Amino acid sequence: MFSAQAARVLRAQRIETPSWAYGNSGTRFKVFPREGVPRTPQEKIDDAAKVHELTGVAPSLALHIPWDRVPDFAELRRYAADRGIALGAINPNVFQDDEYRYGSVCAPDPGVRRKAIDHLLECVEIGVATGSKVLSVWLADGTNYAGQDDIRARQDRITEALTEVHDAMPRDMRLLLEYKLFEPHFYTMDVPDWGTSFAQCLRIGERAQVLVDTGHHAPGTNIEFIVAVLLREGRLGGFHFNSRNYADDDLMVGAADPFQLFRIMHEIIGGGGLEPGGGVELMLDQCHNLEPSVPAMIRSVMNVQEATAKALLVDRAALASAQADGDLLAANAVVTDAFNTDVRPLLGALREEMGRHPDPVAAYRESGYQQRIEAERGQGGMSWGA
Ligand code: AOS
Ligand code: ZN
Ligand code: ZN
Ligand code: ZN
Repeated sequence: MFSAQAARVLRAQRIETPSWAYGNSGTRFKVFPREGVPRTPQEKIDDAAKVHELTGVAPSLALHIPWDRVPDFAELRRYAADRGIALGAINPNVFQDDEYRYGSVCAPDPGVRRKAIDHLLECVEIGVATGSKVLSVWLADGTNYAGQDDIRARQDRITEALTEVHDAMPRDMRLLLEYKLFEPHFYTMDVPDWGTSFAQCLRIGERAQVLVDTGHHAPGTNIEFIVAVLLREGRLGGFHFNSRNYADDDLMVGAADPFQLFRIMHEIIGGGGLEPGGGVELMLDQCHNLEPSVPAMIRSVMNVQEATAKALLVDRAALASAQADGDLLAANAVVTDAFNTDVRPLLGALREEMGRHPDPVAAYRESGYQQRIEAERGQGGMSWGA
């Protein structure tokens, strides 16, 4: 049985799905188009609504601009609200245009920087129209060769640009700055790691926080340590969850290393990140290159939920006493016992209490939704990057 407190946290949990994950994606070698992929932002909302209907914990959809650009964002917000979906983080795109060859807000050319900042400011306005509270910034900026540009000057350009954007945001909006070790650049990325993002956030303003994408680290990086430190500093804004085996693989979260996901959730909970107003956004950032998106998203949401449930089962009193006694084996056992608990029956019961099918994957299969969207939409759906 979950404690009343654990059940409350699980009922209140919110996991945001990304609009781009409902579209076609692939590698630079091939995009295999799938049947039934959304043709419009509205159809992405329909799919997100299905994921929420079946899981009960995925009530918002992150947007990407310009891929999800519509003439009237207030209208899109109403379309989503009618289907029980809120529009979540706005993800600007400052990597796709030809002008960004040498960077966006870091570009040596002030005209290019202005274009990038203007796009970010436009995304703030879109966020106001959609009711979004998060501007989620990922900069593809970087260099490929030593000496290509001045590392420190580029840092100054980030601070200048993002301070302008930060100061233009309404008081209840936050700017989350994502970091990534490498790709698309292979000598420097301008925001390669949490330290750089954190240092930038300190200069940019109090509503600037770090976004941790679980696929953006060097192999072997202890991500939960980063989580613990950022939470302690009040600068953990949220996550882009996904799995990786090698680099930025963007596989389903919890697929490659469920123990790591559990350890991350353990640190989030320990640091108060899931308390009301904890402010840690749990967002997915995935690409479904082979598998159908809607059931993959359902599975991913459930994987986050299972890791959370296990982390909530950690007997924190027993853990604290083992730690105080210096009994590291007992302390470690408290944590691993929780991880090794099968929480699926407990979560099934909780879903039934929430008026939902205990098994969302089976419910999806029974719903006939996949057959319906394949018949209706065919193969002409939107792609990542379009
Ligand atoms: C890129 O590697 C980052 O993970 C971005 O967060 C994201 O994939 C992109 O912004 C998609 O919109
Ligand atoms: Zn990401
Ligand atoms: Zn990424
Ligand atoms: Zn990724």
